Amino acid sequence: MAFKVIKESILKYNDDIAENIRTLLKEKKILMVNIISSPGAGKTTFLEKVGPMLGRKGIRFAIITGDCFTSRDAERIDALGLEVVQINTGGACHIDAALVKNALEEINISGKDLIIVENVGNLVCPAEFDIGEDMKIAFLSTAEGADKPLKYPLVIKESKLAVVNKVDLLKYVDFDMDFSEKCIRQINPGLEVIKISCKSGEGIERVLEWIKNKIKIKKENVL
Ligand SMILES: Nc1nc2c(ncn2[C@@H]2O[C@H](COP(=O)(O)OP(=O)(O)O)[C@@H](O)[C@H]2O)c(=O)[nH]1
Ligand SMILES: [Mg+2]
Repeated sequence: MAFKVIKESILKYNDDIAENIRTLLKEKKILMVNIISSPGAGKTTFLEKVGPMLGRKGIRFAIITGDCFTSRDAERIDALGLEVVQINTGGACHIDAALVKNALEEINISGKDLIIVENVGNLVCPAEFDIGEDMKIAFLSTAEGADKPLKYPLVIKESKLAVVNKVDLLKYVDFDMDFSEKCIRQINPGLEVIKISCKSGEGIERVLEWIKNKIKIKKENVL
């Protein structure tokens, strides 16, 4: 019997929505960054640190936090008086474009310069899903081992910036920074690496400048 084979990529539906988001954000000249890390690397702590700094610099932004079940991250951001929408994936290990579209509908995006997405803690699946962002940021930490860029190459390949957090712990953990950078460069030779500590504040200003520069480029319609 004749039968049909449907060959459409499972990601096509997602990619169509992501493209719609990208078009909307291009029109409005809003930069969107997608922060991807393993659980506990310090994404929310970074947002707690950087959010008030962005506000003081006059940058208008909102945060979307992704988590399987809880609203703990959004509660932490909200406690600082920052605008935040929580996505609960109901157990799924990544955020997809449809969820981001729904979250954006909860934000008054007119007049915003920046949307920061904290993806679900996972170095594998989030890297595969386009959510309409301008760029992914690979957010690593010294507590998780220097070889992770090699083990999770897609997120490194897909990112425009690698942040290595928790440098304050370098004296306590076996983390070879040179080797880690070598692994990063092996996967993505030109990738910029910024080392930070959300605890001491070291390096945070550099990430902020990086984001500010990308906002400027977006406003000039280059991205
Ligand atoms: N020592 C140290 N701890 C950190 C740093 N950044 C985050 N943490 C801690 O790491 C843990 C996980 O942080 P969290 O922001 O919840 O990670 P997330 O799961 O990536 O959002 C918390 O106990 C933070 O206090 C840092 O730079 N240095
Ligand atoms: Mg978090």
